[in-house]
Amino acid sequence: MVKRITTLLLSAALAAALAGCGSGGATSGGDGTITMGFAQVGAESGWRTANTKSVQESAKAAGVELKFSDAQQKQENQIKAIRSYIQQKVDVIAFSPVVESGWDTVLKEAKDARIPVILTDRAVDSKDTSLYRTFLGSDFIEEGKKAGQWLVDQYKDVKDPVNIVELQGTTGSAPANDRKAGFGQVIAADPKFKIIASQTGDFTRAKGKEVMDAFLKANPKIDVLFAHNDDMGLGAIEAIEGAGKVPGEDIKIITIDAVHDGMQALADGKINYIVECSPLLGPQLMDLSKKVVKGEQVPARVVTEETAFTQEQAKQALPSRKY
Ligand code: GYE
Repeated sequence: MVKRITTLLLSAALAAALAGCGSGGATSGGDGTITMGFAQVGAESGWRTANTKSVQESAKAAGVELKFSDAQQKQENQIKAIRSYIQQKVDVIAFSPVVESGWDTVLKEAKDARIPVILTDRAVDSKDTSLYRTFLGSDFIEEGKKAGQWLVDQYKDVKDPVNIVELQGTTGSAPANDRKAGFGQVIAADPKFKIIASQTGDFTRAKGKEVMDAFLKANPKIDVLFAHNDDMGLGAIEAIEGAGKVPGEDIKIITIDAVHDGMQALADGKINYIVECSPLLGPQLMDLSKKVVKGEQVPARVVTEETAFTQEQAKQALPSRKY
């Protein structure tokens, strides 16, 4: 009888221990090491490269075991990666959703497996916010507004129409949607601002150049280019120079990110204004992950702090720029 009770108690203890594991610790060693599955968007831009480096370096520094995948800008690849992290029973999943919609099913699977999810950099449009614990990243609407505000200030004494072309980021992505919206809201204050062409350049240099080539052929008078990231702006600069025009002079250029090559072009006078978007999300991501795995409360939204640069400010900031 005594033996039977001991066995029962032991199995109860085992069951309790297993249940404990299920609530976020399946692969945790006794030393508290956590395993993170990170589903990255791709390697489309200088921003993304810096972001990947930040995540990898800070995982190492924080003692987080990182399983990393690159989705090559395809949602289906990200969904596959997340499913494989669920199967591997990682402690936490972090990802930067390439587009905003279509995540509910896979996020529900993670929730059912009791694996916490952290959104980093880009948002999802899921109505059910219990599908993820927190969202760490920039305020993209604010970035678009800053870009628009610079334009409004710069052209305040101009009466003539201002013809703007826009290179949008990846179609359906949070930064493309929000930067467009924020910029549009601010320039709507004055009807002289006209967006005469707007198309995606998928956040890459190559597409930025290709689309700008087409814009230049179709539109004899372009005053301003608003590119949703530096890389597309840099591709567009090649197209503008190829067409015999002077970037930064004949066509004023505003971009977003402030990665090294963008800042160099700004300092060189080829770009006129850059709104900063910081890719250095790694340290905060590791911090939030540890808290979430421990079951601690975290804020639902963590917004990155950032600034903006004129040509003069870029010259000063360049030497100490980390990315
Ligand atoms: O601006 C762009 C990158 O999601 C904020 O993605 C990020 C954007 C960034 O490809 O360069």
